[in-house]
Amino acid sequence: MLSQARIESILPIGDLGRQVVYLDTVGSTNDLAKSLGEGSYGNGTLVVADEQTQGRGRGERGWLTPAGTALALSVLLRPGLGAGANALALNGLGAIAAVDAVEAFGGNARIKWPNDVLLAGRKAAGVLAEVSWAEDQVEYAVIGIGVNVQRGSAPPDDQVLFPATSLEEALGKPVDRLELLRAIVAQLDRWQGALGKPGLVEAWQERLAYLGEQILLEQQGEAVQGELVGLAGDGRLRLRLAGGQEIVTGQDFVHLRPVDSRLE
Ligand code: BT5
Repeated sequence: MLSQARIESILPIGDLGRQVVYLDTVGSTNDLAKSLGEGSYGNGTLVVADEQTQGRGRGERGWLTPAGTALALSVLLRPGLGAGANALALNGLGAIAAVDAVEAFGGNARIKWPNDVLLAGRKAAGVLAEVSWAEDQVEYAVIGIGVNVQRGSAPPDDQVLFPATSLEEALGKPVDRLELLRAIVAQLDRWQGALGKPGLVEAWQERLAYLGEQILLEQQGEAVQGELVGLAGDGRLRLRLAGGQEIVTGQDFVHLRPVDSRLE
């Protein structure tokens, strides 16, 4: 079970988790972290919930976090974040941290650009980074991570845009949510210093799914097909079209999928 006391017992790690807000049920941990960001809560405040009733993905999409089976967390970051603290890079940071945390449990995870964490070709976790600007300064940022841990947490195929899985299903062994939380926070702490530096985008690219493969990028009903070449220096996606022309996209609400979408 998750609880305030158990979570506090494993934190802080660096500056992360000096303040912890744990709730059995919340609308969205990102929404709560943003309201704490509007208030006086400090850099590294961690919000964790056992269940979300209004969990959010990108745009109008939702994120399901059923009670007792998953992990939903949001970290509040304050400036000093530096120049690299845009939402795209923070999504990358969250995805790298989630992949490396899952790796510590024996999983070979990949990032479906920009923000999805895949295990065995299925989505096991998602990241939602949001930034609040005051004029041209970052006031605060929130990185939210949702992970399907136990089998019951992954929605069935007919309820999702992209097939889902859980850590326990993909790894074939039990995963303790508190240990996973600790691993994710440790990886966020490890990688946050790379924000705005080439090392972050290099690490993000190294962990990409479908590198060198044909993919479809869909947005507002329009699809573009091309080879996923890698990432530009700012984390946007490079796609080589059939004629050899290369395009770079940083579109937020794009839906990426492999052309050959057979599952492993
Ligand atoms: C995401 O958006 O994948 C970002 C998800 C971020 C969730 C975390 S939980 C903590 C924090 N608080 C929040 O309110 N959010 C963050 P996107 O790439 O737009 O994908 C959303 C789509 O994923 C949905 O439209 C569904 O098709 C699918 N989906 C919903 N719940 C899922 C789940 N549990 N597992 C796999 N796919 C899911």
